[in-house]
Amino acid sequence: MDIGIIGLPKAGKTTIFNALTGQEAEVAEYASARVEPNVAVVEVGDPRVDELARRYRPRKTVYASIQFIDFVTPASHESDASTRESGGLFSGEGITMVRNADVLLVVLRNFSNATLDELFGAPDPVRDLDEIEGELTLADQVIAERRLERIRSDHARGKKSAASQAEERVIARVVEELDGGGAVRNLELTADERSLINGFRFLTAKPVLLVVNSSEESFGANTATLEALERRYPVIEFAGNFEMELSRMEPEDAAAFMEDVGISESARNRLTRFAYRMLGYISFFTVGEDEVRAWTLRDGANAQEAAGTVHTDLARGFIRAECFTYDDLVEAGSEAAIKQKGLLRLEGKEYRVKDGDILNIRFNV
Ligand SMILES: Nc1nc2c(ncn2[C@@H]2O[C@H](COP(=O)(O)OP(=O)(O)OP(=O)(O)O)[C@@H](O)[C@H]2O)c(=O)[nH]1
Ligand SMILES: [Mg+2]
Repeated sequence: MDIGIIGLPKAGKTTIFNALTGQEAEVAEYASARVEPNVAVVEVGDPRVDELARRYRPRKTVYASIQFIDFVTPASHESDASTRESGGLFSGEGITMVRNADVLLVVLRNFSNATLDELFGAPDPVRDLDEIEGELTLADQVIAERRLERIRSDHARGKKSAASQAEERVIARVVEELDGGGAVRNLELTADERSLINGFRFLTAKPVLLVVNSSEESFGANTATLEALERRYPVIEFAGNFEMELSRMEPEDAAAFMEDVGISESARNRLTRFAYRMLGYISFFTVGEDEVRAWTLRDGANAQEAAGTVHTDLARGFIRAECFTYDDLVEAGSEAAIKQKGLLRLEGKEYRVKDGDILNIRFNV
């Protein structure tokens, strides 16, 4: 899963990125000249993987992972008409990678700072979310409108096919939705229609999670703000600066500080669980002497799609999946006991994989 961290300039994106990844990317009050995003991959801690590794003693243990990408937002957008012309805040060079992210993590500033308050006004996460949404819509409008113009000029020149007409219809719906202030994710599309627009990687088609980046003093006391935002997207609150400091401490020291402020768990763990739950992701496992490994899957995906996340060959040559559950394994004690109790199942392509399933995929290519 690739999570793109976006937000208005100086919202604390890099601070949150550091808190989540334990990195030490530069955090600055002044505009930075960098355009390349910060990127880090973190493991998704899972006690089930630890337990499986204890039982199978594999040569290699691999946790699921999340890649975080921290983008630099250009600061000159409002005064710069040409930036807006070409698609606004989310069209710059450093931001193209946002389009490849699976999820947008929008950081909203909820801390005061004399310099930032003077530049951008007092903190107001709801106002900032409105602005971000406007910018995401604008970036998509530019792409969709250009495409529609292109198709229509082709049609006018006699370059017309069933495929181009189907694309025209769906892009016209996208444009209409965006013009009305909506988002591509709100459109009800068939699988075919979706595959026609997937390649554009519309920003407003991506799921959004909000991070309210609160000052340490106000953390835990922002109920009204959080409720207002929660009506629009799932929200999690962080005390960014504080959590960044925590991520740099030895675990024992961090634990003592967290207890003081009433934070029960690291930012990374909280965000990971939040993201899986809100986005409807599950984990399945593959086990053996060679490797114990956790894989991330969209809830509702079938056994063939699960096979495809392991390797495209496994999906292509899929025969069946041998399947048992993590809980049954722990309860029964061993794979032999699983078989004896009749808890080993043979499942076909269409089997809906569940969180905690252990799969052994039989395939033939
Ligand atoms: N008090 C307080 N200050 C913060 C917090 N998070 C960030 N800051 C400060 O805000 C400024 C900007 O933080 P960054 O994390 O660099 O913000 P950014 O969104 O990555 O900024 P750009 O990438 O330049 O757009 C720095 O001076 C930070 O120290 C926070 O939770 N509390
Ligand atoms: Mg930054």
